[in-house]
Amino acid sequence: MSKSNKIFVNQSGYYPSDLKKAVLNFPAESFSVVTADGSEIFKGKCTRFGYDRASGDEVYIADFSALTTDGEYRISAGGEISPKFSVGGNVNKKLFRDVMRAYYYLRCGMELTPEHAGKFTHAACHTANAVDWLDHNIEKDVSGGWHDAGDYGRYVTPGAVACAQLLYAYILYPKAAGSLCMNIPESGGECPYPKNSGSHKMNIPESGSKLPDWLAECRYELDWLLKMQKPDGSVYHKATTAQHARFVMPEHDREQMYLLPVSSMATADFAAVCALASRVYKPFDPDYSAILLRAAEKTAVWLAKNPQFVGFMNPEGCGTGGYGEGGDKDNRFWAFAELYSATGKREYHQAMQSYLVYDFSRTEMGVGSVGGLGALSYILCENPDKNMEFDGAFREMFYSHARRVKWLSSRSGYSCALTEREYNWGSNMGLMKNAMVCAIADTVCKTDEFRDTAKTQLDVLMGVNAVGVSYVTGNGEFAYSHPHLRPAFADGIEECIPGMVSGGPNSHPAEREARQFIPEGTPPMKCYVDRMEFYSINEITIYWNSPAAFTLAFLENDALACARSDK
Ligand code: 9MR
Ligand code: ZN
Repeated sequence: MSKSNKIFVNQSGYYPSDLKKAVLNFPAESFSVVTADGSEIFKGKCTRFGYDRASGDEVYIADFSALTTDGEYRISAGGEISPKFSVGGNVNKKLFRDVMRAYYYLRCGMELTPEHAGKFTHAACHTANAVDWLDHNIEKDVSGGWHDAGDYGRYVTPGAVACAQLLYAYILYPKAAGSLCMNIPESGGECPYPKNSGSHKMNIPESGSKLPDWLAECRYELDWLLKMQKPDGSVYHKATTAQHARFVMPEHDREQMYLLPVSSMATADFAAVCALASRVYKPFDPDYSAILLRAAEKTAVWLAKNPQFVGFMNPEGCGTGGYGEGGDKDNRFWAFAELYSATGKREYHQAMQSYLVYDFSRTEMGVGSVGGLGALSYILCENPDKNMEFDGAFREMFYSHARRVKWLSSRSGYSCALTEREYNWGSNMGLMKNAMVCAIADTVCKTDEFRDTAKTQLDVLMGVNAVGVSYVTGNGEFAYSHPHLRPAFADGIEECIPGMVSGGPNSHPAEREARQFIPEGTPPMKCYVDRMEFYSINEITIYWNSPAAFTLAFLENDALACARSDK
């Protein structure tokens, strides 16, 4: 099937009860849904949406929500045919498994074996000691954790945020996250699916242990984060070589690894995720939980003693990711919210409240802006003396943010809540963060108002977009397959490592050469090209996968709950 780019569908699929809207960028009166053998199973009229700003197209909608029969289909209209898609309760199993399993493929410091990695194996990488950038006499083992992205750096703020998003997903959506079997080395837990029944299994090395696979994978990052703490409680900003590696396999990147100076953002984010994890891991491994909490509280002492902002800029000679931030109030707010939640201590509660006088978003929760993680932490906190006014206010903020997302989505021909200005580097993170806000609002406000909006944002990621691309490797008939990801290029394997979320369309590409493919003035949603060399368009990162994993956990949790109550 060649790609015609006229009719756009979620190439992964639709749950039976989903809203199901294909988007057409040409006028058509009617459409039909056809099965693999070409027989028509459903017919409907197209409606005109009108001009869609982000794509620059006049679009038409083919609504087939009434089709609830399981199957594999295509939409046919005006002589055009869509990519294939499925309807059914299991449509997202592979996607969910792959998006979470991507973290296993990004593991640093251990061999990826054929047993778990299939053909995408590599030897243990980056195992040599790292040297403190400021004091070369200090040498330390900081092996482990996930490679951040297409590069081999390991940065504390993105690592803490991605890991925390996954841990919050585990807390909020335990049916889905808690039971996902990944077959990683540490795997375990009772899987609700029949053994070896299909591709949703994670097959990571931990599969088989008493820790749910989801948490085993997160622990791989947490163990690394713990190594990034200095004896005084502060935390190095990142562990990277001086410059990004060439496009070689990770084990062939033998440059000296450095520990770059402490930042207060890294330190606060570290405290937050360690305190959070100490709660999550307690029932499974009290000793590990105690280690995490001790590390978090040691950091709290440093934070209290050092109230001034310690930002980060690459020192001369270092050219890896900067991840600088303009302030650390949101990071500290999140840290003390989690510390209070984990310990119930008044001093942490007061410290948390002291940051509420500052003006940062209480619902943003990506790298660079984590106030929303603090608010979510407070909502989830079970301490009897928590301030119910704050709690209520935070829930209300998620609710009103979700209402705005829903409204923005209703104004888009593609039901995409991103505004035209938001198609920047990593726009798919914005897309999926909007879905996360919807998921959180419904979950913490006990409403059912935003689930469909969360799903339609996933639809955009999976093909309901003006370029007809599925932005997750290995998933969908027209999935992108040339990520800016070193091993994906250097392994020489034609097939791409699955489950990686692309940064997505960027109307201000950093690479001049990208203008050959994306002329100036291209509508934002079309500012995309599947080429490995364009890092500002087609890179992957651990914190672009995590909001997608979170959203899928939300949707799958629902689907699993329904499937069970049907029985
Ligand atoms: O996403 C980041 C983008 O907003 C910055 O402009 C860019 C340049 O510093 O860095 C991006 O983040 C990259 C990081 O520096 C290194 N790892 C991969 C990240 C995604 O491209
Ligand atoms: Zn590595």
